[in-house]
Amino acid sequence: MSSADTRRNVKAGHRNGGGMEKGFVQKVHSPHPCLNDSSEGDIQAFLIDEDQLHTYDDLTKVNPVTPTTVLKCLQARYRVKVFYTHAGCTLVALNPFQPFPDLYSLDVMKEYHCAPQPQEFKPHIFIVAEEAYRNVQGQLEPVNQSLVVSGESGAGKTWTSRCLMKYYATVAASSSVLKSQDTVERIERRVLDSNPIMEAFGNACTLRNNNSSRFGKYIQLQLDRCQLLVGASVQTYLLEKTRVACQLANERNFHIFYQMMKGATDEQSKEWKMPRGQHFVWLPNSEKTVEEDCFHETVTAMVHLGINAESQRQIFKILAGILQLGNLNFSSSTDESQPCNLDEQSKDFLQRAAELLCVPAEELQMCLRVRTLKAGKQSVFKPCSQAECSMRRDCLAKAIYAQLFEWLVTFINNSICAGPSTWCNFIGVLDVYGFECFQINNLEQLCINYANEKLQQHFVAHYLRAQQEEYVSEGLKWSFVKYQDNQSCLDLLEGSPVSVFSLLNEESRLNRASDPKTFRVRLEKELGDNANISWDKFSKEPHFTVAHYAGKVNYQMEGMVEKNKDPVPPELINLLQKSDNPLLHQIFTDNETENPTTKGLSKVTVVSKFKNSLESLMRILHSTTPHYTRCIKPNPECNPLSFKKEEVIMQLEACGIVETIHISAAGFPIRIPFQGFMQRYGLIAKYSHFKSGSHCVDVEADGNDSLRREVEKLLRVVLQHKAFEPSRKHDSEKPNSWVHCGRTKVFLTQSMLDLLEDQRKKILSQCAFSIQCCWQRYQ
Ligand code: AD9
Ligand code: MG
Repeated sequence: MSSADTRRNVKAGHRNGGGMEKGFVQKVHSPHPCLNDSSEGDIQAFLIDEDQLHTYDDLTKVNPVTPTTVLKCLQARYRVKVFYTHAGCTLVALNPFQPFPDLYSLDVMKEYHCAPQPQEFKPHIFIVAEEAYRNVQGQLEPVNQSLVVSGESGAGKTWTSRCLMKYYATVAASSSVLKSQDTVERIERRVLDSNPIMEAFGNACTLRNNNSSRFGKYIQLQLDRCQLLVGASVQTYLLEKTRVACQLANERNFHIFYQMMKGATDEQSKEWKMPRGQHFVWLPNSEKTVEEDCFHETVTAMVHLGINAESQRQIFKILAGILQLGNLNFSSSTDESQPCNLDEQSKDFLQRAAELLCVPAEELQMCLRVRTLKAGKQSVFKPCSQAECSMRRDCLAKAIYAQLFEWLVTFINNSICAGPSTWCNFIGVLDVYGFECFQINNLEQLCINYANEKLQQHFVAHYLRAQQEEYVSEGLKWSFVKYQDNQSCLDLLEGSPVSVFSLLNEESRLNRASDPKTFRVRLEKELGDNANISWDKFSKEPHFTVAHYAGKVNYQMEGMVEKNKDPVPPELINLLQKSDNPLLHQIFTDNETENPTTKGLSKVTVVSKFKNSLESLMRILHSTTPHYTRCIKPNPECNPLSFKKEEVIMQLEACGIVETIHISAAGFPIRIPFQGFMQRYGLIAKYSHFKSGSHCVDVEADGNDSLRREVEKLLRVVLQHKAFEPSRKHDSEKPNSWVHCGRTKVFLTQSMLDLLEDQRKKILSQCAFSIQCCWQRYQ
């Protein structure tokens, strides 16, 4: 038996339930019946009791795989509290929105880890974890692994990533750890402690998730020769820093601010100038309690990672300083040649902000209200408008926060990363934002959706490789398969010489305020021929629509170029470099030449930076063996155990499960072992007028070779029959290309299956008619 076969048998054959062998198919006519309860077409195709749907551990065994059948299966499983289901090389994880501690206990971890064949157990995230862990050793040489966790906001990516990290921190820890109840310690403890810190600073309560990650993360868990966890390193992507200064209605700022507000001792409140009851504009919805408002946990994690008390003090003072900035109100001066005014209250907040950020108050005020233009060696001062002042205030806060976040990530890495000679392999866990499509989408969504296109491309390439392996092991030629990839969309976004990103960058480099209308005209002129981009000509707002693999998204162009430039006025940088807060001084002085933020008006745009970091991520992913987990959010309200079909089907489509189906449909989506095939269709050869060789098909024929010969004979009969029908228009419709015999099974297209079913039905009705005639004669 080939290795591919073994793997598939292990993956599919031995799992509980899901009697695929019974599952022959009938033609499904309805176009997209997924949400139509009355449409039973697809479900009849199962030819099994609908009550048994929950037993399908692998969706690839559902025959045929369609959005409806997949949906029905997942729903049936969710109903009986089964949250994990395999979908070929992917694991689908439904979010229960309710804790099930028994499902993730130390005992369960041990069970999966110690099992000779964990794949024989019920689908679980621990199967994926264990498979990756065992794969690291490789058959010939060690292979690094990547666990790609995707899904929409609130689907459970971060939860799953934490679960994976906990698994490795437990099973890959020293053996004594597995025995004790106190699961993790030392480096394992520190690796896990990086989570609460990064979540405190990088997560926020949004409309879709109380603990929404506002950055992407790839964490590499480093293993030594004995497969023990000896360290980790984290790479982060695109922190949503705008949130510091601007929160949507009913959303909140990053958790850390609320944690400070709620968790501060009296002394700290005083030091941070955050008296209880003080209103901060940048702390909306602070009355809402979320689980993550846990200051103590963050501080404990900081201590474990080695952030000493003094550094903590500096961090929290910087954060408190940011909050004070948010309460600054500028009002226009009556005299345009004069800077904007600050009311009395704002002056107090400015004074406090300056004290907390350890910069001179006068200078802070000046930098926020007056622009300095260099004319040769001379400096010219120009008062800013009210809007410009607010923009500079926001810019200052965002720059400080983003730099602080980067500093933290670097600190964490220094604390948890093992020395180069200590580790030899890694398992990477990728937790990135899923595909986003809101009412209003801008540069952030464009970057996020671009990342998803990249990941989808990677997934398709990998999935096809897996399919290819099966075809090869069954002796089929891979060249049969045609599929549609998403390269054209990626070309549109990032291709050369002209793409959305290249034009956006050009626009951002122009030394003038950008005009979204001109930009839009330019896009249309340069990229109008690309089928993946379109415009609503009658829309007042300049925008463009991209047809992503997961659906169409409208991107608003107002403000896009500015966001891409992401400029930080140099006066502000200079000011922060003078700060007496050593940390603030450091983060704006270190690597000044390399760091784009501290370079002031940076030439490195947001999309360029993001594209580069994503390219390096893709290089890493390509060098590893990937494992995919697709998290699904079963209802938008985050209610426990509630399954809304409309929600789920949209995500199945967006996260590519349906795309996977399309790929498989491009090849031979139906695979039936010889024995089962003969049992169902053997009667065609027996009763057809077109005979080919033997008149009788021996269903019980022994051994694969003789079975294969029987199958081939039968197929000749069916195809011969078809050949007598009127000719077809296209070459691709030649029935000969509809079917292939592998070594152990028949590979069929849907058309071939329809043909077989048609002939079978005809024969059955002829038999029924003959029996009826005989019966009448007899009577
Ligand atoms: V976002 O893109 O960062 O906004 P995520 O990361 O996909 O999103 P998250 O992991 O934060 O979602 O999960 C949302 C919530 O669902 C968690 O806070 C948990 O309360 C809940 N959750 C997720 N998975 C599970 C689970 N397997 N069991 C129980 C879960 N609860
Ligand atoms: Mg998350």
